[in-house]
Amino acid sequence: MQQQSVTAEPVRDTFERHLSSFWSEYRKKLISGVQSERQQKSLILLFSSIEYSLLSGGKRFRPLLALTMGQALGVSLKKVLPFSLAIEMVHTYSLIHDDLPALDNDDFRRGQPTNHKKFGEDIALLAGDALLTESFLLLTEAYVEEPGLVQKLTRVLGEDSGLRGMVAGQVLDLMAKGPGLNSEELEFLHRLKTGALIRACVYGVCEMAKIAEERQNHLLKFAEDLGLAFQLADDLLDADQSQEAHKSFVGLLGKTETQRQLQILGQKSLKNLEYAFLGIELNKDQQVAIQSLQELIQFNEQRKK
Ligand code: GRG
Repeated sequence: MQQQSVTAEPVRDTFERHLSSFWSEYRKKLISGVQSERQQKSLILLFSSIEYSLLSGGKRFRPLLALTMGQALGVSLKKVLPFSLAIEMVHTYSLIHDDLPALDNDDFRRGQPTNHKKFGEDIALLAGDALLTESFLLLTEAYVEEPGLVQKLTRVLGEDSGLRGMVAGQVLDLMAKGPGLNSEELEFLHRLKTGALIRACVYGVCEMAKIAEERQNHLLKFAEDLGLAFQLADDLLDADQSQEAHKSFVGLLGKTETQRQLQILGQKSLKNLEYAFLGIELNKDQQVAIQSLQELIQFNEQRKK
């Protein structure tokens, strides 16, 4: 990640360690439960496909956002880690499925062959399914001692990843074949497709921190504008290669206006972040985390991938 924030690197390292230890435990547990060596091999293939995408880097924007927001709100990394992992699992599923021939039919992601190019469409499809379902199971297992929190987190993740969030956005994108999307429609589509999961990162952590409604509303606005800004930045990065200009902000507004809108969204996010912490006494860790959140906004505006 360029323009590294003061806390992002240690937080990212903690996330990567948690992710790989969680996943290797999981793999061991599930595979050892299968007696037949032949069938074990089949499961190993599925795990390899999952790990190919889940452990292959990426910016980890969503877990970093959740973990840093947790720090800013005084929720421990340990508590937020399983939730941030569940979010990254959902994100990974969405990328695997999005690349499939039935959707975007992409051959490369993160500079490597896409999951289905490496493992075949059948395994890639199942890897995505497994990641999605396991993400919910993970929440029920990790927060088992707090049933109220399990209910809230599963609702947030379900709402923002499914028919009321990312999947709805994906179908609006899929069906927007010809010209004709106006800027409101385009914004609505992307607030769902890309923005909803980014909003979930913040929403889930707000539920853990049990903050006042007004502060939560500011943080949700912060997240919603950051989510849309994330898509605008993506459109600017893809501007020269995209064959789908009618579905992109750059195609509709042009590069300069998209750049301007990106700055405006950044300013709005910063303001809402400021309002959410106004008049609150903060310790050093929280101050550093807020600075990191501000830098996350900048990182998105200046990112190169
Ligand atoms: C298949 C249900 C379903 C949904 C797919 C999110 C999505 C919906 C498709 C991805 C298409 C895309 C490129 C959207 C633009 C913004 C975006 C989500 C980019 C990918 O996320 P990054 O940049 O990826 O965080 P990394 O590789 O860093 O993890």
